[in-house]
Amino acid sequence: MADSAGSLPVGGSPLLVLDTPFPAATERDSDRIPTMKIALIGFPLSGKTTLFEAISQGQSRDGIASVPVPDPRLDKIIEIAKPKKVTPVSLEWHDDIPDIVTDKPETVRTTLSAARQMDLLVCVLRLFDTPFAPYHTDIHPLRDLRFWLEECLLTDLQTVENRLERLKKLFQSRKESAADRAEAQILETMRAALSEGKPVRLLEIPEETLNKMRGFGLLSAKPMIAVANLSESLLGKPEADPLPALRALCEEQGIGLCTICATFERDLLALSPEEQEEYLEMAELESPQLPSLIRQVYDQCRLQVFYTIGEDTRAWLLSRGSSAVEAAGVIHSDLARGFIRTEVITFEDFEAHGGWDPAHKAGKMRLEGREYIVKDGDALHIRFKV
Ligand SMILES: Nc1nc2c(ncn2[C@@H]2O[C@H](COP(=O)(O)OP(=O)(O)OP(=O)(O)O)[C@@H](O)[C@H]2O)c(=O)[nH]1
Ligand SMILES: [Mg+2]
Repeated sequence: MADSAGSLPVGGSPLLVLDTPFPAATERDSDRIPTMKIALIGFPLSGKTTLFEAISQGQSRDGIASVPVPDPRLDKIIEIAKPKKVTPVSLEWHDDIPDIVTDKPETVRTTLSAARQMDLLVCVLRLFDTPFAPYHTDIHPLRDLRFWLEECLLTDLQTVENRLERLKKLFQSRKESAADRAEAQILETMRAALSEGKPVRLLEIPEETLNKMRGFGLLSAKPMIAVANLSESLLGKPEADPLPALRALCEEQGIGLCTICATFERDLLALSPEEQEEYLEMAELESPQLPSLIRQVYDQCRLQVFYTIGEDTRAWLLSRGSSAVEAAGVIHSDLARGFIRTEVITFEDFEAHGGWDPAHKAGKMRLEGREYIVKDGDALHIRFKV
C-alpha cells in the first residue's frame, strides 16, 4: 500500500505531500547548483579547440560551452511520457584556460591555476603531425602527458607544503583544534605520496575528508582523462604504437584514456546522418568516438544519471553510491529536508511497460527510504513534506 499523507506520523504539523516531484521551477536549487566543469588543457596546437568545436558544435561563448549530453534513455522517456519540458544533463566545457606561452614553460602555472577551479581535467595529447607544433616537433604523447602529470604534482606539493607551514605556526601558538591536527596528518600523507610521484587520487582518503579539502583545488586529486588526439591514419587502430604504452601510463596514474581524431569528429558531426555513415565507413569506424569521451567523464567522476518524469522531465547527475535523500538534495534542498520516501521505477521497467502508470500497475514501483542507494537509470518520484 502506498503511504498517504495523512497516515504518516510526522510531527504535529499538517502534512503536505506534493504530487509533483519538485516545487515551482523558479525555486529550484539546481539552477544554482554549479554544473560539472571540464577543462581542456594541453600543449599549444594539440587540438584543444578542434575537440571543443566537435563537442560544442559552434554553440559556445568565450571558449565556454554548456553542452547537453546525448541520452538515448531520456529520448525513450520523452517518446513515452511526452513531457511539456525536458532538461537533459549538461556538461560545461572550457577551452578558455590560458595556454602555455611558447618558450616560457613557467607559464604552465597560469594554466594550472585556472584548472584548479574545474571538476575534471581533459589533457589533449597530439598524435598527429603538424609542421607548426611549437613545443616538441616530434610526436611524443607519453612525454607530453608526463609533463602535465608532473606539473600537477609539483603544484599540489607546493599547496600542501604551504598549508602545512601555516598549520605548524598554529601548533606553535597552541591554538590548534583536533580538526587541525587531523588535517596535518592527512597533509603529511599527501606530501609523502606527492614527493614519490604518486597523485592524490590514488590515495585511500575518505570521501568526506577529500570534500573538506576541495577548497585547496588539488590538481592530482581531480579526475582526469587523457585524450589521444590521433592522426587520421591511427583511427581505429587501438594497438598501434604508442597507444598501448599510453594506456598503461593512464592506468598506472588512475586516469582515463580516450582515443579520438578531433578534426574527424568535428567534420563528421557537421554532416547529415547518411553522409555520416559513409564517412565512418571510409574510416573503418563503426560509430563516432565522442560518446566514449562522455562515458569516460561519467566513469572518471563516478557519476550516474537518474530521472524525474512528469510534465517537466529531467535527467540529473548524481555520484555513484548516493542515497535517495542525496538524490532529493540534488533536485532541491527542500526535497532532502522534507524527504519521506521515494517511488522508484527502473528505466527498463518504465520502457518495457510503456510508462509510469502501467509499470506501477504491473507491480514494478518500489517505495524506498532515505538510505536507498540510487541506481543508474532509476526514475524517482520523491514524496516529501514542506
Ligand atoms: N590531423 C589532425 N590534425 C588536427 C587534429 N586536431 C587538430 N588538428 C589540427 O591542428 C591544428 C591546431 O589545432 P587547434 O585545435 O587549434 O589546437 P589548440 O590546442 O586549440 O591550439 P592553441 O589554442 O593554439 O594552443 C589545426 O590546424 C587543426 O586542424 C587531429 O585530430 N588530426
Ligand atoms: Mg585553441
